[in-house]
Amino acid sequence: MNTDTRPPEATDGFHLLIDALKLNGVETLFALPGIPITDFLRMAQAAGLRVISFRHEQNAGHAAAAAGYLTRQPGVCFTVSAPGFLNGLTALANATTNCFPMILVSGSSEREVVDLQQGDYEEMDQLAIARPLCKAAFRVLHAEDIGVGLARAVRAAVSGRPGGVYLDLPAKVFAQSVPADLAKRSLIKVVDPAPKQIPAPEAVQRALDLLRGAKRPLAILGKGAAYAQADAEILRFIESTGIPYLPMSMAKGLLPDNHAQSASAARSYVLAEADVVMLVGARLNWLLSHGKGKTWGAASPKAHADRQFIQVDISPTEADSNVAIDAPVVGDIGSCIAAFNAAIGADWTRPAGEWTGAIAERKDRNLSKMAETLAKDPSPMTFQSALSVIRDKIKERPDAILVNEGANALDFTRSIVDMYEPRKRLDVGTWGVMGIGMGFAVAAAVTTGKPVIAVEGDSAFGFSGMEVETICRYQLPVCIVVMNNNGVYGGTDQNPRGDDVAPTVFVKDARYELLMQAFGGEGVRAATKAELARALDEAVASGQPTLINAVIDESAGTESGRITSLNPAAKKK
Ligand code: ADP
Ligand code: TZD
Ligand code: MG
Repeated sequence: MNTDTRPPEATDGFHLLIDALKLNGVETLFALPGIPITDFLRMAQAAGLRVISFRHEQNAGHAAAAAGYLTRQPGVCFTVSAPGFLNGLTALANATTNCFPMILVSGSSEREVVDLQQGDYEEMDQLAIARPLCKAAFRVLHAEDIGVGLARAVRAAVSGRPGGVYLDLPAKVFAQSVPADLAKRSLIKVVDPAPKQIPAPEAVQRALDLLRGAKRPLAILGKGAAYAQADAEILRFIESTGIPYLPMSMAKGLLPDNHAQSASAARSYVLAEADVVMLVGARLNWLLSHGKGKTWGAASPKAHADRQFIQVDISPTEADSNVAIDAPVVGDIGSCIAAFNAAIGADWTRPAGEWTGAIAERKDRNLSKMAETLAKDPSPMTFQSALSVIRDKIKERPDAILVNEGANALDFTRSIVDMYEPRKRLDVGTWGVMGIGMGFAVAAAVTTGKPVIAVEGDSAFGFSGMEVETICRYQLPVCIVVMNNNGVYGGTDQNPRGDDVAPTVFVKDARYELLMQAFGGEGVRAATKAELARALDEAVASGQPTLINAVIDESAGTESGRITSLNPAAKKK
């Protein structure tokens, strides 16, 4: 079909946008069609862009965010106005919260109608609604401004602390005709969109002095460090200083989890005992108990512990957000860690054996305890026994990407499944949001071509489960493992009224594997470790879309997984 209706001496908004995207290196669009996006997507495909079309905008948005995290280029998502826009907004806000660069582009109604609230088809003041939920929001009112609009969106998404950007394009702009010479000059190829930010030498020195004086130093690597793609500098820093480190969830694999200096298996010990903690691309938010309280060895939940912090971060306002930061180092992680590496002389003293030995002792103890649990082969499976199979598979295929969401399904996977390569673990992130699963899995497969294993709580999977059709349609090498324990945290809750089931309980023994079969993919039910291992081997070897319904003991989980402490009812008990 010929979709090009432009006179030879002019172009239009549709094509200007395509040209602007291509000029800035965008190769893939994550989208869901509808006026005026349908035509745009057809033209984009005709112009050579890859279009991945989803069943719900939230999943398209999550895919764009994950693509942004994996590539350091903004992932781009297209939605229609009002309801489509709102469906995409959760992903935009989540991307911003997690510091992932993405651009949400939505078609919208004309301002004249919206501002007078005259009731257009899918009318909504989208720009105003998006603004507080993202890093930046722009609207283009003339097609000749599309180049500037996209350039601003790209810069806002990837420079400094990355985040989500909203770009509002009223339907009219797509169809506007622009003289060809004006159009050409209106495009901008963004030069150096995420410029290096070199840290001040004094800041690096202050931090190093603190680190040098430490008796029990600890580094904490966050997903900002993984995002920075400064893997070699970080490895060199950790190994040449000898400092024990803890990876935050998505920083697992930045250094291999079986690294001798990893303190993951002694996490509570090192957090409580370290005297100087160096945060590298990790915020002191709830995931690190805000830097205070009992986790950090203080006497009571609100008390400040006796400890000093170094924080390496690109955001100049992140330091002191929870507790005092003694040595903030502001800059991009690649430049900062390179500066540390350059300043560390041959006279560097590695941490005392008293500290590293105490960590090693606890690690050994905890790891052998874990090995015992993992070796068990109960029927039905527990989270641990099922995950021992996934653990072995990732060890064998460290290039595979692990997507992970749920409560118990998340927490057990994080602690059991070791990662060996950077940016191979994608999960619920800073918000602990459910619903990232299939969007992240699609993005991981599309942007890397590697096998994807998505370990999903049965509840978590439900948030984006319809995208199994998308996975089959694009024939993506995604293997979904539904950890089926019959509900949210499990399937054993009782309703005291005795009529409906309890709010956390799902249909027992649901056949999730049939969902994948419905679209031509492989669907397998696995009730034992051997069955799970066989199905997973086949899925990864074949690269066929697969869903494994892993039957887990419905009483094996705990309420809220490992965040029970945040639960007011549990606190009261
Ligand atoms: P985690 O959840 O893994 O602890 P967070 O999302 O809390 O990680 O923190 C990531 C931090 O990394 C943010 O404060 C962000 O500003 C920072 N960051 C992101 N990219 C870079 C970069 N390239 N250089 C330096 N800091 C970065
Ligand atoms: N809605 C959204 C968008 N995010 C959330 N985090 C929640 C609701 C609350 N929630 C959790 O924090 S975990 C979870 C919900 C609904 C699901 C847990 O059940 P699961 O995992 O089956 O996915 P387990 O393995 O049964 O614990
Ligand atoms: Mg469950």
